[in-house]
Amino acid sequence: QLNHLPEHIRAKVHNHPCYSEEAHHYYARMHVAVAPACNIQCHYCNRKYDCANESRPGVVSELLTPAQAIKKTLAVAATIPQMTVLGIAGPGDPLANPERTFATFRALSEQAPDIKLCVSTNGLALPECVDELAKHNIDHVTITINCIDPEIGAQIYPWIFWKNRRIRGIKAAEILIEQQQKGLEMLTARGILVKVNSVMIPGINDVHLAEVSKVVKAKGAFLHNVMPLIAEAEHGTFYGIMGQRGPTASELKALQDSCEGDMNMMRHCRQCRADAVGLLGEDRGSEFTLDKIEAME
Ligand code: CLF
Ligand code: SF4
Repeated sequence: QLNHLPEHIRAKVHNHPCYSEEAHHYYARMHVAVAPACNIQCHYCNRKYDCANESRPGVVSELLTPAQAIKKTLAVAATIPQMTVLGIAGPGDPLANPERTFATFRALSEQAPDIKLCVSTNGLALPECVDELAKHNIDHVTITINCIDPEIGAQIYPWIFWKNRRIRGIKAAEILIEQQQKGLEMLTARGILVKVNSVMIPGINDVHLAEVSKVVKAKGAFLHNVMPLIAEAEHGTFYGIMGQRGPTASELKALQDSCEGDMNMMRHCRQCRADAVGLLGEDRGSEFTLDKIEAME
């Protein structure tokens, strides 16, 4: 999968379990849930649960302070030597919690410089954070981009919180899309690797995502991860309550296949929890809860 990539990209992804399909058999990642707030609303999200852009909807992660997150990361790194990547992916949007997110990254880049740092965001606050991301040597950023058309966006995002105001409808989607695209261009211009996640929502953005894939590739995103909408009525999301269905496995595969000619597609995503620990698909988070970490000292 990676052989056709330039050497400098291969060097950065060969031990990142999400960015390299081969690596996910051997290398582990962990997430620390330090970021509670969010600056937008997605119709597939219920704030009681983890951010559904990157993490598994319908699960609640243990919120950590940056100091607790650092302690946990160092404890996991000492126990699981294959742990190469530390990601912040929720439970809200990491860049809507810049103090908590960057305090964690800053301390880890000093105390554990071998661990790769990874972050996932809805993109609204991304352009203003690019300098700070580059400063901490963060080479892997995921942006969730579900559309590039504001009319479609208005059916996915009821509102955003922008410059101290709540903005709704097409205007909100326009601003979010503009920020995402600008952030993507700024990151790739600095050589930071960008993966784009998209949530496939049948009847809303499914056909449109092939176009999204082409546009983000043209702007330098290097991997596209189309994830299925998970909408259960009991999760209490707008889509869940409205009976919006997720795609079938064959619909998802057909879309991934149709994007594949133009773009590297990720097909091994496990829609991890915001506090996941271990190899993808093998969650050892319960071995490293806060009480256990504190007991290890
Ligand atoms: Fe975490 Fe995401 Fe970084 Fe990976 S997960 S912040 S890029 S280290 Fe990976 Fe999990 Fe899928 Fe995410 S399998 S949900 S793509
Ligand atoms: Fe929820 Fe994540 Fe969307 Fe924020 S960005 S509303 S936390 S799914």
